[in-house]
Amino acid sequence: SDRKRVALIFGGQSSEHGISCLTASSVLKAIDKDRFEVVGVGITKNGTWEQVPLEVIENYAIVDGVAPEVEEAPHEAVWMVGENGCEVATREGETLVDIHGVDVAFALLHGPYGEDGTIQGLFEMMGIRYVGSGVTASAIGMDKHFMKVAFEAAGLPVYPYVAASALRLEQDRDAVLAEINKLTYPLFVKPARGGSSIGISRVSDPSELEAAIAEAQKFDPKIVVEQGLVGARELECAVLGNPESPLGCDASVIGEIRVLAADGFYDYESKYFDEDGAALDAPADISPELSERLRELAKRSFVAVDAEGLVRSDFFVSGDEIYINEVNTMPGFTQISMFPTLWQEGGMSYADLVGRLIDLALERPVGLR
Ligand code: G1L
Repeated sequence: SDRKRVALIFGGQSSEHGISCLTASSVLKAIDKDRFEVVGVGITKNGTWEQVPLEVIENYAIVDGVAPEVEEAPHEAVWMVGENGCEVATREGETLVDIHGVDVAFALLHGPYGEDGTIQGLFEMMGIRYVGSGVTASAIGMDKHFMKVAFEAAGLPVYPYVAASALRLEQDRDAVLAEINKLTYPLFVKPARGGSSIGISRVSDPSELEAAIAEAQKFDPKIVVEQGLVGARELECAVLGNPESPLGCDASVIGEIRVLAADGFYDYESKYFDEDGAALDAPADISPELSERLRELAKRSFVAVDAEGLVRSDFFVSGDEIYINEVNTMPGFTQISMFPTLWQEGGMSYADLVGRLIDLALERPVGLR
């Protein structure tokens, strides 16, 4: 048949392994099987790549609070020397999963080794087309510090912050603390690189600062400290397409995250496991003028980080003040996540969205662009 082959890659060595499996299940069920032939590629928590039967992926679910996981194959890998002298791993005479030859890769991976540009670099080197952003945007999108630098360079409104590497925190701690204390409390102390909200503390008093830095550094030696915008609403916009594509580039309706936790931010649990629609307003109850301004800023943020395919842009808004918080080049992507929900509000189904993302990847040239 002339169906295009799609490698659906998921799992991985991150704290969001289970979310990735669940997302792969959602995407697989939505892929048009008349147009695409899917190869399921799971990455175990140990980092081995396994071909996973589609029925297994379709059945991924949270059972008794336990998230799904890519199973390690029960066989020992046997290493052999191949014809060209390279070592080749085999399993009972079978070569391990190889994605050479697929038409497009759709990688649902989070955090270091996946969302930070590394797997995108692998695809580039293999000459495989892939869904979503390239190496640069994926890496920038993973680092809250460099993301802000890119926004500032593009003239986007960024609220005051301080970024500090582990080395500076160690060698120049007093200067860093002095810089942080020029910000107005409350502050949010965050690991600089890390997709989810783990390791983030809200700090309302300088006496809590050291503990918050230590907590963030459990997840990343590099941290960012952001000034909190008191009373701000958290508004989000989904951007889909490519600025230079004939398929165009569009910004969605605006959504609002209603803060659930008592300490004033949307935590890891509520973000992914209790996402029941109660915390998410789409479309947000805002003026058409504000909506237009946010959609414009969202498209500029897409360009600022050199994104491709899709981003979710997150803003803080208080009165007339608008600030960009971050862009997510790999946003939550189950049926009930903000990104798909915003497009559904605009009349595009989840299945249409998945098809559109694959089409955007297929029309893009391989190599420098
Ligand atoms: F490939 C896309 F479309 F760019 C893409 C990749 C990954 C979209 C969304 C995601 N999201 C995720 O992988 C995750 C947030 C579910 C982490 Cl596992």
